[in-house]
Amino acid sequence: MSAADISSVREVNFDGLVGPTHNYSGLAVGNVASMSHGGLVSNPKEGALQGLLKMKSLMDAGYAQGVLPPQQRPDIGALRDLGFSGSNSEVLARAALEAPQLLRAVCSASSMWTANAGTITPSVDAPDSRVHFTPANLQSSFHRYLEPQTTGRVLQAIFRDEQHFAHHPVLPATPAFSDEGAANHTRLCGEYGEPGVHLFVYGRQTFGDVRSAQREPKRYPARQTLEASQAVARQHGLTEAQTVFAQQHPDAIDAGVFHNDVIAVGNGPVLLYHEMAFLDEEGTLDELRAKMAIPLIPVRVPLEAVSMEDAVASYLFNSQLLSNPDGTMTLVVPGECQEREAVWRTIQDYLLAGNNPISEVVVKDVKQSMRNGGGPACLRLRVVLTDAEREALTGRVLLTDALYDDLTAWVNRHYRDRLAPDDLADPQLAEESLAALDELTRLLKVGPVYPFQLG
Ligand code: SUG
Repeated sequence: MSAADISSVREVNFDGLVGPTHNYSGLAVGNVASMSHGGLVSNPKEGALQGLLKMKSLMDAGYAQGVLPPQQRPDIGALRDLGFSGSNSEVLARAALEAPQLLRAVCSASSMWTANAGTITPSVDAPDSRVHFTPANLQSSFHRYLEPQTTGRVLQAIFRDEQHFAHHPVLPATPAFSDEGAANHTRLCGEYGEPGVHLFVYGRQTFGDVRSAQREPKRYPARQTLEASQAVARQHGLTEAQTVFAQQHPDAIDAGVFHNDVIAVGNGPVLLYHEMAFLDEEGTLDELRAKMAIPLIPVRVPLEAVSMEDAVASYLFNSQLLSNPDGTMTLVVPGECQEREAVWRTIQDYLLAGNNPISEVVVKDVKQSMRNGGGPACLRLRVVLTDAEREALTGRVLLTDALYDDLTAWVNRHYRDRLAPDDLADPQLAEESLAALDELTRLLKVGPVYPFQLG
């Protein structure tokens, strides 16, 4: 790539729109916020508007911002697959009566957390110079296992041009290949157009004789396997020299760190992480240093500054770390960071005042999502794209003022401002949701992506 081409490469954050059935059902095991907020009344409209405001303010600040549609929920087809029959209203009513847990699962709006949609390798790192995509199988929970098919269709609809984009199959949806996507993947590099090193973080390993010696979490499940991370790297053509596989600290998982992006975030040469992030901290950093073409800038937050409880409750590490043209970085933190004194002090005295590129902190209110354990970084999927790749996108998915206005009006037209777990069986909610999504695919010009549109 020429110098001009390298400088045209940008990171685009594709945020997931919060869907019309966003609710609090306490579905996610090992996710402290989700488990503790189950049963609360949600406000889908407020959630969607909070997400849109975050996107808009980052667009206004000069960052490239994209948007991904939510999924078809309730997933009545999934209930039919599980033996419920009759009209849609009958299926919903029977599920509510006989298996309320299943009804709640098929209503989850969890696709908003697009950091779990898949893993992406930019074209500069791929042997065929295309951008590579693997949707995550999300097999560790039933409500998220329902996402990958539609996710694959959405990604293929937007990144359709085969000259620039390559799509891989979802990994086998079985515990050995448990995959949660980009939430456990960080690309470190100099400029975005320069080759990068891919840090894959896993929680457990399935095959091989290391199994018995392995340290695993005791309380909560490890959602990502080494085998899944290796398979994604293989699909994308990444070599050993381009990859580092590191085990997440099992004690962190047991403290509620269900994805690596709840305890570490990296971008460019910077890796901001908590001392409890990796089982072998020094080994991980050494391998990164050995493989990266430029010096790694580790920013380590010690346990004595931020406890695990504060890290998990504030989601400090689920911030978006954004690169600015002058080499500085902006950290986009959730409002909850202001509510924890130790965290806010660490941001001011340690991150901002420290000898590192982080020069600005921006606070965003994404509370509706946070109560289900999704912070600013969960809500976005990073896709590094050249000028030509951005031009090859299909649909109206890069945010502009006009698209923001259209999406805001669309939310205000279709979304409820109150949803209690008991409302999920309301057949009217299912109809409202389909009407909204049908209109959305026309607004985003992505074509038919939902089961109800495909017949
Ligand atoms: O998988 N919550 C999600 C939160 C995902 C956060 N993503 C990242 N860390 N990248 C999860 O635990 C809550 C249940 C619900 O919303 O219906 C939930 O699935």
